[in-house]
This record gives sequence, C-alpha cells and structure tokens, in this order.
Amino acid sequence: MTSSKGFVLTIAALCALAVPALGAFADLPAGWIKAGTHPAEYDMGLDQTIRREGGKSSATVKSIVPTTQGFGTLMQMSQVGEYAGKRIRLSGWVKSEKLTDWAGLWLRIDGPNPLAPLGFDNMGGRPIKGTTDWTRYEIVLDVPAEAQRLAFGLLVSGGGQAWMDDLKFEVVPTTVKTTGAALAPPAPSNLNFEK
Ligand SMILES: [Ca+2]
Repeated sequence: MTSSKGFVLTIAALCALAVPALGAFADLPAGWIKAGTHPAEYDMGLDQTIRREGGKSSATVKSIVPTTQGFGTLMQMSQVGEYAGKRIRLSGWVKSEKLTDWAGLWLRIDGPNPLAPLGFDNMGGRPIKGTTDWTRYEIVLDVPAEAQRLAFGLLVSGGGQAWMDDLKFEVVPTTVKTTGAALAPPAPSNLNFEK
C-alpha cells in the first residue's frame, strides 16, 4: 500500500512540475475562476514576478493564441452581504502589456433573474489599451436590495496580457457618481426620442 501511494504521489509531483515548464501559470488564485467567451485561449493565474509592492503575487490574464475573437476573464462570484441596498466602489490596480484590443475591470450585480442583471460596468467606455503601468481604476454601482450576487474580475479582449492586484470593495455615499448603467430603469423613459 505504502509503495503504491508513494508512486502516485511521485507521478502527481511530476505533473505539477510539468506545468510551469510549459510556460503556464501554475495556479489559479484561490476563490477565482476562468471564464469569458474564449477562456481556453487565455492563460490565467498567479504571477510572482509582476506584482504590486508589499505583496508576493498578482493575478494575470494572458492571450496564448495568435488571434482571438472574444475575451477571457479571471472572475469571482460572491454573496451581496453587507452591500445590499448600498452604493459600492470596486477599485483595483491593473497593468497591461501589448493589448491588441482592450482590458478592463468589471462588476455585475445579479438579481433573482439570471438573464436580467441589475447593474453592470466593464469599463467598455474607458478601456485600458496597449501597454500601461500599474494604474488604479474604479467602478461604482448601486446594489439594489433585491441583489443576490456580485460577479467581478479582469477581462482581456483580444491579444496581450493584463495583471490585477489589490482589489477593494467599499460602500460610498450617493454623492459619488456611478460609472455604469442601471440596467433596469425604474420606469419606461424617453419614448418620444427627444433626448
Ligand atoms: Ca498582491
């Protein structure tokens, strides 16, 4: 029994060693998942070589194919918890290298209907382009009382690589302007197209 268990462990150890040798990031950050329209076309994981001061690693999303028609994202979903009924700010630091399209932090507020999110901003209106040093970005959205989950992460559309680090959620006063659209306005509006 002991020797066969030892054999299995050795094989597992060799497999683990083989991953970095292929140039892949070995580990996804704990609590984070790969997603997007083309997640297989991106390598994602912890990066110990590029990180912000005071930490040991950042998380990265890197295109690994010559061209991609979609995007990959490293994301997380959480309960709404203390943020229900509040205006919140997601801030975080992003660095990019040779983006051929764009990258952005994103935040989505999910309600009872999975097809009808209650709020969304992916920085599509203020995209991160090309090569940039560590820069702090913000997303501010209202979390309605009926919200059930927060989904958020870093997306890379097209080629190139981006890193994120030191994300933070805070409750902010309603004097802070929201950055995204409220996806379900309180009532039909502008039906005569005069504005
Ligand atoms: Ca870090």
